[in-house]
Amino acid sequence: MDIDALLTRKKSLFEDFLETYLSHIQTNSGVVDAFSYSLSAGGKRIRPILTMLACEAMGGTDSAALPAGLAIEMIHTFSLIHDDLPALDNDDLRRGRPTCHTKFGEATAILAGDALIFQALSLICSSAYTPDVKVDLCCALSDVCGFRGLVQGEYEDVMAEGKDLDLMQIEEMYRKKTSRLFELCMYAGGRVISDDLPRIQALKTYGTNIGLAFQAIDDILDVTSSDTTLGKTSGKDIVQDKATIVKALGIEQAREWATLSTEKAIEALTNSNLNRIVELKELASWMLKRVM
Ligand code: GRG
Repeated sequence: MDIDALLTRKKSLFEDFLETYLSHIQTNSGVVDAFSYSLSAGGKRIRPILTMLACEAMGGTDSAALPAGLAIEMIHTFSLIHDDLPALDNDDLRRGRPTCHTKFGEATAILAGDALIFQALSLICSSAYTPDVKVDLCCALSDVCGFRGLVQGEYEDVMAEGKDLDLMQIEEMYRKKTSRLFELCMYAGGRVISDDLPRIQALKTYGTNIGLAFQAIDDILDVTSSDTTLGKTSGKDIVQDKATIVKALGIEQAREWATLSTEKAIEALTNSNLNRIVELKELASWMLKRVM
């Protein structure tokens, strides 16, 4: 199966799972309307797809990975809703639609993002995973999102506006704001089916490195692409004087840096005794060449 067909199939499995999840919520709430709007707005769904592939790599099935994949997509969507708020990136376009606060108001968008964090934990805790897996996933998820990950990464990103960071500082910020969530996808996909830590570690290393490359490409696309293609406002990094790898190195060298990181990701799979290695390698290359 070629990589585009694989992505389409897994994305469709995820969309069905999400739709079923949302259809079971029987609460009349503006917060639910707001988070459902943002969750259902599409996007590449790369994180749940990675979670499914990691699970298959360890010999598991898509259905075993889907609750973890949806929980991670909820965390990702929370981060986008909050990042778009006026106090942070102040954006009005996301996934080709008005941002959550533009559509529902700032207070509702803040609460919708908050709710998604807890819905993610609740989804894991109420899943059919074993108690050990639930604990491990909740521990990993909270670690990846706190001061060692997403929230700190966002803080560093905001605080670096107008400054010149060196490459190590940029890499550290990318690791926290983007790459650790990719690492979590690979960990979670593996952990739901196995506790074979050496093989899970190979998946995590792959995730860390494709996550770094993903953020570098994101920053390149911000400069080279358009609002219509990206479904979000392009060209903002220059306007806000963000400390990106493109600012530090220029587009060509930033692309080389992303390529190097992708090679490290692929290298981590060598001799790992995992399934789906060909697909994971193809996906890493696809992510490097992506245009949206
Ligand atoms: C607000 C706590 C908090 C965190 C925000 C930095 C950050 C975390 C959000 C800003 C948006 C951004 C640059 C995130 C980094 C990760 C990234 C490249 C997100 C975009 O992910 P895609 O391209 O989006 O997978 P879709 O819409 O396809 O899901």
